[in-house]
Amino acid sequence: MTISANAMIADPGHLYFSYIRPTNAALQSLSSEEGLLGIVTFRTDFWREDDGTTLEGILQIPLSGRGDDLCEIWQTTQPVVAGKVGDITYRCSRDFLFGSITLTAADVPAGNQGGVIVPPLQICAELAYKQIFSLLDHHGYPDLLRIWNFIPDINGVSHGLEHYRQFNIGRQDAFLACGRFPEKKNIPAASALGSIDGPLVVYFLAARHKSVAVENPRQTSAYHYPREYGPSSPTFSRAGWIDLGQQKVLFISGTASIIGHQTRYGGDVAAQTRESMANIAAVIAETNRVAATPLYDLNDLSYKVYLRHITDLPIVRAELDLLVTPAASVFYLQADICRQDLLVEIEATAGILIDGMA
Ligand code: 3EB
Repeated sequence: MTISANAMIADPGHLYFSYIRPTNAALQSLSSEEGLLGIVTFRTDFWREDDGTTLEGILQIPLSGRGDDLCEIWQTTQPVVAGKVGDITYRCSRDFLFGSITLTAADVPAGNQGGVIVPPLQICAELAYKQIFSLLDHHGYPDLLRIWNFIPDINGVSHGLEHYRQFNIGRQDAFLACGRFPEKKNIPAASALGSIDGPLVVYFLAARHKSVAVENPRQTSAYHYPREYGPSSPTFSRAGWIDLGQQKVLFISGTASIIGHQTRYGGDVAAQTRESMANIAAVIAETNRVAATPLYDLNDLSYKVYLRHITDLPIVRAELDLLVTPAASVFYLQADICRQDLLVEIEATAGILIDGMA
Protein backbone atom coordinates (compact mmCIF):
# COMPACT_ATOMS: atom_id res chain seq x y z
CA MET A 1 0.00 0.00 0.00
CA THR A 2 1.34 3.45 -0.86
CA ILE A 3 0.65 6.26 1.55
CA SER A 4 0.71 9.86 0.40
CA ALA A 5 2.34 12.54 2.53
CA ASN A 6 -1.08 13.96 3.33
CA ALA A 7 -2.41 10.61 4.45
CA MET A 8 0.59 10.24 6.72
CA ILE A 9 -0.07 13.58 8.35
CA ALA A 10 -3.71 12.63 8.89
CA ASP A 11 -2.84 9.15 10.18
CA PRO A 12 -3.54 9.12 13.91
CA GLY A 13 -1.41 6.00 14.37
CA HIS A 14 -2.67 2.69 15.55
CA LEU A 15 -3.36 1.85 19.15
CA TYR A 16 -2.18 -1.48 20.47
CA PHE A 17 -2.97 -3.05 23.81
CA SER A 18 -1.89 -6.41 25.11
CA TYR A 19 -2.46 -8.37 28.25
CA ILE A 20 0.55 -10.51 29.09
CA ARG A 21 2.27 -12.42 31.87
CA PRO A 22 5.78 -11.07 31.42
CA THR A 23 9.08 -11.38 33.22
CA ASN A 24 11.06 -8.45 34.63
CA ALA A 25 13.48 -8.69 31.69
CA ALA A 26 10.66 -8.56 29.12
CA LEU A 27 9.20 -5.52 30.86
CA GLN A 28 12.51 -3.72 30.93
CA SER A 29 13.01 -4.17 27.19
CA LEU A 30 9.40 -3.11 26.58
CA SER A 31 9.83 0.07 28.57
CA SER A 32 12.50 1.25 26.12
CA GLU A 33 10.32 0.67 23.03
CA GLU A 34 9.56 3.71 20.95
CA GLY A 35 5.78 3.78 20.82
CA LEU A 36 5.17 2.78 24.43
CA LEU A 37 2.31 4.69 26.08
CA GLY A 38 2.04 2.79 29.32
CA ILE A 39 2.58 -0.38 31.31
CA VAL A 40 0.24 -1.33 34.12
CA THR A 41 0.85 -4.27 36.39
CA PHE A 42 -1.63 -5.93 38.71
CA ARG A 43 1.04 -8.10 40.31
CA THR A 44 2.43 -7.36 43.71
CA ASP A 45 5.75 -9.20 43.66
CA PHE A 46 7.92 -8.60 40.62
CA TRP A 47 7.89 -4.86 40.17
CA ARG A 48 10.81 -4.49 42.53
CA GLU A 49 14.29 -5.32 41.33
CA ASP A 50 16.55 -7.39 43.61
CA ASP A 51 17.89 -4.17 45.10
CA GLY A 52 14.36 -3.06 46.04
CA THR A 53 13.94 -0.29 43.47
CA THR A 54 10.82 0.10 41.37
CA LEU A 55 10.92 -0.53 37.65
CA GLU A 56 10.82 2.83 35.93
CA GLY A 57 7.59 3.81 34.21
CA ILE A 58 5.45 0.89 35.34
CA LEU A 59 2.23 1.62 37.15
CA GLN A 60 1.55 -0.77 40.01
CA ILE A 61 -2.11 -1.21 40.94
CA PRO A 62 -2.47 -2.17 44.61
CA LEU A 63 -4.71 -5.25 44.31
CA SER A 64 -4.50 -8.34 46.50
CA GLY A 65 -2.31 -10.18 43.96
CA ARG A 66 -4.74 -13.10 43.81
CA GLY A 67 -5.67 -14.02 40.24
CA ASP A 68 -3.66 -13.86 37.04
CA ASP A 69 -0.15 -12.38 36.81
CA LEU A 70 -1.31 -9.65 34.50
CA CYS A 71 0.48 -6.80 32.79
CA GLU A 72 -1.37 -4.45 30.50
CA ILE A 73 0.66 -2.74 27.77
CA TRP A 74 -0.49 0.27 25.71
CA GLN A 75 1.45 1.20 22.56
CA THR A 76 1.06 3.29 19.44
CA THR A 77 2.82 3.53 16.10
CA GLN A 78 3.82 7.16 16.66
CA PRO A 79 6.80 8.49 18.66
CA VAL A 80 6.06 9.06 22.34
CA VAL A 81 7.37 11.57 24.86
CA ALA A 82 7.09 11.31 28.63
CA GLY A 83 6.06 14.03 31.08
CA LYS A 84 5.00 14.81 34.62
CA VAL A 85 2.70 17.59 35.78
CA GLY A 86 1.34 17.97 39.29
CA ASP A 87 0.58 14.43 40.50
CA ILE A 88 0.15 13.03 36.97
CA THR A 89 2.71 10.93 35.12
CA TYR A 90 2.02 10.60 31.41
CA ARG A 91 3.34 9.54 28.01
CA CYS A 92 1.90 10.95 24.82
CA SER A 93 2.11 10.67 21.06
CA ARG A 94 0.66 13.26 18.74
CA ASP A 95 -2.78 11.65 19.03
CA PHE A 96 -2.89 9.74 22.33
CA LEU A 97 -2.06 10.46 25.94
CA PHE A 98 -1.81 7.75 28.57
CA GLY A 99 -1.47 8.88 32.18
CA SER A 100 -1.94 7.98 35.80
CA ILE A 101 -2.42 9.77 39.07
CA THR A 102 -2.00 8.47 42.60
CA LEU A 103 -3.34 10.39 45.60
CA THR A 104 -3.35 9.32 49.23
CA ALA A 105 -6.43 10.30 51.24
CA ALA A 106 -4.41 10.13 54.46
CA ASP A 107 -2.27 13.04 53.17
CA VAL A 108 -5.32 15.26 52.58
CA PRO A 109 -7.14 16.90 55.49
CA ALA A 110 -10.94 16.60 55.55
CA GLY A 111 -12.63 19.67 54.08
CA ASN A 112 -15.45 21.76 55.45
CA GLN A 113 -18.32 22.99 53.29
CA GLY A 114 -20.60 25.25 55.32
CA GLY A 115 -20.12 23.20 58.47
CA VAL A 116 -20.40 19.83 56.65
CA ILE A 117 -17.26 17.65 56.68
CA VAL A 118 -15.95 16.72 53.22
CA PRO A 119 -14.22 13.31 53.37
CA PRO A 120 -10.57 13.23 52.19
CA LEU A 121 -11.29 10.53 49.58
CA GLN A 122 -13.97 12.72 47.99
CA ILE A 123 -11.46 15.57 47.86
CA CYS A 124 -8.86 13.23 46.27
CA ALA A 125 -11.33 12.11 43.59
CA GLU A 126 -12.18 15.71 42.73
CA LEU A 127 -8.48 16.72 42.69
CA ALA A 128 -7.52 13.74 40.53
CA TYR A 129 -10.17 14.40 37.90
CA LYS A 130 -9.56 18.16 37.90
CA GLN A 131 -5.83 17.57 37.33
CA ILE A 132 -6.62 15.14 34.52
CA PHE A 133 -9.02 17.52 32.76
CA SER A 134 -6.63 20.42 33.12
CA LEU A 135 -3.79 18.36 31.59
CA LEU A 136 -5.97 17.19 28.70
CA ASP A 137 -7.34 20.68 27.99
CA HIS A 138 -3.89 22.22 28.19
CA HIS A 139 -2.19 19.66 25.92
CA GLY A 140 -4.99 19.36 23.37
CA TYR A 141 -6.32 15.87 24.04
CA PRO A 142 -9.95 16.85 24.71
CA ASP A 143 -11.35 13.35 24.55
CA LEU A 144 -11.02 11.23 27.69
CA LEU A 145 -11.55 7.83 26.07
CA ARG A 146 -11.21 5.37 28.90
CA ILE A 147 -10.47 5.58 32.62
CA TRP A 148 -9.82 3.03 35.35
CA ASN A 149 -10.44 3.88 39.02
CA PHE A 150 -8.98 1.91 41.95
CA ILE A 151 -10.56 3.03 45.19
CA PRO A 152 -9.11 2.00 48.56
CA ASP A 153 -11.49 -0.21 50.58
CA ILE A 154 -14.28 0.66 48.11
CA ASN A 155 -17.14 -0.75 50.22
CA GLY A 156 -15.77 0.59 53.51
CA VAL A 157 -17.62 3.41 55.27
CA SER A 158 -16.19 6.58 56.80
CA HIS A 159 -17.82 9.94 57.58
CA GLY A 160 -21.14 8.07 57.39
CA LEU A 161 -20.76 7.29 53.66
CA GLU A 162 -19.40 4.36 51.63
CA HIS A 163 -16.03 5.13 49.98
CA TYR A 164 -17.41 4.49 46.47
CA ARG A 165 -20.16 7.04 47.11
CA GLN A 166 -17.61 9.56 48.41
CA PHE A 167 -15.60 8.97 45.24
CA ASN A 168 -18.70 9.53 43.08
CA ILE A 169 -19.36 12.94 44.65
CA GLY A 170 -15.80 14.14 44.04
CA ARG A 171 -15.73 12.74 40.49
CA GLN A 172 -19.03 14.33 39.49
CA ASP A 173 -18.04 17.68 41.05
CA ALA A 174 -14.90 17.68 38.87
CA PHE A 175 -16.89 16.93 35.69
CA LEU A 176 -19.27 19.79 36.57
CA ALA A 177 -16.50 22.23 37.49
CA CYS A 178 -14.64 21.51 34.25
CA GLY A 179 -17.68 21.87 31.98
CA ARG A 180 -17.70 18.19 31.04
CA PHE A 181 -21.20 17.46 32.29
CA PRO A 182 -24.10 17.10 31.35
CA GLU A 183 -23.58 14.00 29.35
CA LYS A 184 -23.69 15.46 25.86
CA LYS A 185 -20.12 16.62 26.56
CA ASN A 186 -19.06 12.97 26.26
CA ILE A 187 -18.59 10.91 29.37
CA PRO A 188 -15.73 8.33 29.31
CA ALA A 189 -15.98 4.57 29.56
CA ALA A 190 -14.68 3.44 32.96
CA SER A 191 -14.08 0.72 35.49
CA ALA A 192 -14.21 1.21 39.26
CA LEU A 193 -12.77 -1.42 41.58
CA GLY A 194 -11.64 -1.70 45.13
CA SER A 195 -7.93 -1.72 45.88
CA ILE A 196 -6.32 -2.98 49.03
CA ASP A 197 -5.87 0.02 51.25
CA GLY A 198 -3.35 2.68 50.23
CA PRO A 199 -3.87 5.43 47.67
CA LEU A 200 -6.56 6.24 45.11
CA VAL A 201 -5.05 5.21 41.77
CA VAL A 202 -6.56 6.36 38.49
CA TYR A 203 -5.17 5.70 35.02
CA PHE A 204 -6.55 6.83 31.70
CA LEU A 205 -6.23 7.05 27.95
CA ALA A 206 -7.13 10.25 26.10
CA ALA A 207 -7.15 11.16 22.43
CA ARG A 208 -6.97 14.17 20.18
CA HIS A 209 -9.83 12.73 18.09
CA LYS A 210 -13.36 12.50 19.33
CA SER A 211 -14.83 9.23 20.49
CA VAL A 212 -18.50 8.30 20.64
CA ALA A 213 -20.05 7.34 23.97
CA VAL A 214 -22.38 4.34 23.80
CA GLU A 215 -25.08 3.46 26.32
CA ASN A 216 -26.80 0.13 27.01
CA PRO A 217 -30.54 -0.03 26.28
CA ARG A 218 -30.92 -2.65 29.06
CA GLN A 219 -29.43 -0.34 31.69
CA THR A 220 -30.18 3.09 33.08
CA SER A 221 -27.26 5.34 32.20
CA ALA A 222 -25.04 5.35 35.28
CA TYR A 223 -25.09 9.16 35.37
CA HIS A 224 -28.88 8.90 35.78
CA TYR A 225 -28.89 6.34 38.61
CA PRO A 226 -31.38 7.42 41.32
CA ARG A 227 -30.24 8.72 44.71
CA GLU A 228 -30.59 5.36 46.45
CA TYR A 229 -27.07 4.57 45.12
CA GLY A 230 -25.54 7.68 46.65
CA PRO A 231 -25.82 11.47 46.70
CA SER A 232 -24.09 11.84 43.29
CA SER A 233 -24.41 9.34 40.48
CA PRO A 234 -21.35 7.66 38.90
CA THR A 235 -20.03 9.62 35.92
CA PHE A 236 -19.20 7.09 33.19
CA SER A 237 -20.64 5.76 29.94
CA ARG A 238 -21.19 2.10 29.08
CA ALA A 239 -18.66 2.19 26.23
CA GLY A 240 -16.52 4.49 24.13
CA TRP A 241 -15.93 3.93 20.46
CA ILE A 242 -13.24 5.68 18.40
CA ASP A 243 -12.85 5.57 14.65
CA LEU A 244 -9.17 5.92 13.71
CA GLY A 245 -9.75 5.20 10.02
CA GLN A 246 -8.26 1.76 9.42
CA GLN A 247 -8.66 0.94 13.06
CA LYS A 248 -11.86 1.05 15.13
CA VAL A 249 -11.31 0.75 18.86
CA LEU A 250 -14.04 -0.13 21.34
CA PHE A 251 -13.71 0.27 25.11
CA ILE A 252 -16.48 -1.42 27.07
CA SER A 253 -16.75 -0.23 30.66
CA GLY A 254 -16.69 -2.51 33.65
CA THR A 255 -20.02 -4.33 33.24
CA ALA A 256 -22.00 -6.02 35.98
CA SER A 257 -25.28 -7.81 36.61
CA ILE A 258 -27.40 -4.67 36.60
CA ILE A 259 -30.69 -4.28 34.74
CA GLY A 260 -32.17 -0.79 34.75
CA HIS A 261 -30.38 0.42 37.84
CA GLN A 262 -30.94 -2.68 39.99
CA THR A 263 -28.56 -5.50 40.81
CA ARG A 264 -29.80 -8.88 39.56
CA TYR A 265 -28.95 -12.27 41.07
CA GLY A 266 -27.36 -11.14 44.32
CA GLY A 267 -25.35 -14.07 45.71
CA ASP A 268 -25.36 -16.09 42.44
CA VAL A 269 -22.02 -15.56 40.68
CA ALA A 270 -22.83 -17.82 37.70
CA ALA A 271 -26.06 -15.93 36.94
CA GLN A 272 -24.28 -12.59 37.48
CA THR A 273 -21.64 -13.63 34.94
CA ARG A 274 -24.30 -14.55 32.35
CA GLU A 275 -26.14 -11.26 32.95
CA SER A 276 -22.91 -9.24 32.68
CA MET A 277 -22.14 -10.93 29.37
CA ALA A 278 -25.69 -10.27 28.15
CA ASN A 279 -25.06 -6.61 28.97
CA ILE A 280 -21.77 -6.66 27.05
CA ALA A 281 -23.57 -8.26 24.09
CA ALA A 282 -26.17 -5.47 24.27
CA VAL A 283 -23.45 -2.79 24.29
CA ILE A 284 -21.83 -4.44 21.24
CA ALA A 285 -25.19 -4.50 19.43
CA GLU A 286 -25.71 -0.83 20.29
CA THR A 287 -22.19 0.04 19.04
CA ASN A 288 -22.80 -1.81 15.77
CA ARG A 289 -26.08 0.10 15.40
CA VAL A 290 -24.41 3.47 16.06
CA ALA A 291 -21.53 2.59 13.68
CA ALA A 292 -24.09 1.36 11.11
CA THR A 293 -21.78 -1.65 10.48
CA PRO A 294 -21.57 -5.01 12.26
CA LEU A 295 -18.03 -4.28 13.50
CA TYR A 296 -17.81 -6.34 16.68
CA ASP A 297 -18.96 -9.52 18.35
CA LEU A 298 -18.20 -11.17 21.68
CA ASN A 299 -15.32 -13.15 20.15
CA ASP A 300 -13.38 -10.03 19.04
CA LEU A 301 -12.87 -8.72 22.55
CA SER A 302 -10.12 -8.99 25.15
CA TYR A 303 -11.55 -9.34 28.64
CA LYS A 304 -10.53 -8.47 32.16
CA VAL A 305 -12.73 -10.10 34.76
CA TYR A 306 -12.73 -8.82 38.34
CA LEU A 307 -13.94 -11.26 40.99
CA ARG A 308 -14.86 -10.30 44.53
CA HIS A 309 -13.99 -13.86 45.64
CA ILE A 310 -11.14 -15.51 43.74
CA THR A 311 -12.61 -18.89 44.74
CA ASP A 312 -15.44 -18.16 42.25
CA LEU A 313 -12.95 -18.30 39.35
CA PRO A 314 -13.80 -21.84 38.13
CA ILE A 315 -17.53 -21.03 38.07
CA VAL A 316 -17.04 -17.75 36.18
CA ARG A 317 -14.56 -19.30 33.75
CA ALA A 318 -16.99 -22.13 32.98
CA GLU A 319 -19.70 -19.58 32.10
CA LEU A 320 -17.37 -17.53 29.89
CA ASP A 321 -16.12 -20.67 28.13
CA LEU A 322 -19.69 -21.26 26.96
CA LEU A 323 -20.01 -17.75 25.52
CA VAL A 324 -16.60 -16.77 24.11
CA THR A 325 -14.14 -18.52 21.80
CA PRO A 326 -11.19 -20.19 23.58
CA ALA A 327 -8.94 -17.98 21.39
CA ALA A 328 -10.13 -14.82 23.19
CA SER A 329 -7.88 -13.24 25.77
CA VAL A 330 -9.50 -13.45 29.22
CA PHE A 331 -7.68 -12.48 32.41
CA TYR A 332 -8.97 -12.80 35.95
CA LEU A 333 -8.16 -10.48 38.84
CA GLN A 334 -9.40 -10.34 42.40
CA ALA A 335 -10.88 -7.00 43.43
CA ASP A 336 -13.86 -5.72 45.37
CA ILE A 337 -16.74 -4.41 43.23
CA CYS A 338 -18.50 -1.09 43.77
CA ARG A 339 -21.78 -2.54 45.07
CA GLN A 340 -21.75 -4.87 48.05
CA ASP A 341 -24.08 -7.34 46.24
CA LEU A 342 -22.00 -7.54 43.05
CA LEU A 343 -19.62 -10.50 42.80
CA VAL A 344 -18.20 -9.95 39.31
CA GLU A 345 -17.45 -7.08 36.91
CA ILE A 346 -16.22 -7.63 33.35
CA GLU A 347 -14.55 -5.06 31.08
CA ALA A 348 -13.64 -5.58 27.45
CA THR A 349 -11.70 -3.91 24.67
CA ALA A 350 -11.46 -4.46 20.92
CA GLY A 351 -8.98 -2.80 18.58
CA ILE A 352 -9.91 -4.28 15.27
CA LEU A 353 -7.97 -3.33 12.16
CA ILE A 354 -9.82 -3.12 8.89
CA ASP A 355 -7.74 -3.96 5.82
CA GLY A 356 -8.09 -2.01 2.65
CA MET A 357 -9.96 0.92 4.17
CA ALA A 358 -8.54 4.39 3.76
C1 3EB B 1 -22.33 -0.33 37.32
O1 3EB B 1 -22.69 -0.58 36.18
C2 3EB B 1 -21.31 -1.25 37.89
O2 3EB B 1 -18.12 4.07 38.81
O3 3EB B 1 -16.71 4.21 37.17
C3 3EB B 1 -18.82 -0.25 36.44
C4 3EB B 1 -17.94 0.54 35.68
C5 3EB B 1 -19.28 0.23 37.67
C6 3EB B 1 -17.53 1.79 36.14
C7 3EB B 1 -17.59 3.60 37.81
C8 3EB B 1 -18.85 1.49 38.10
C9 3EB B 1 -18.00 2.28 37.35
O4 3EB B 1 -22.81 0.57 38.00
C10 3EB B 1 -20.17 -0.57 38.53
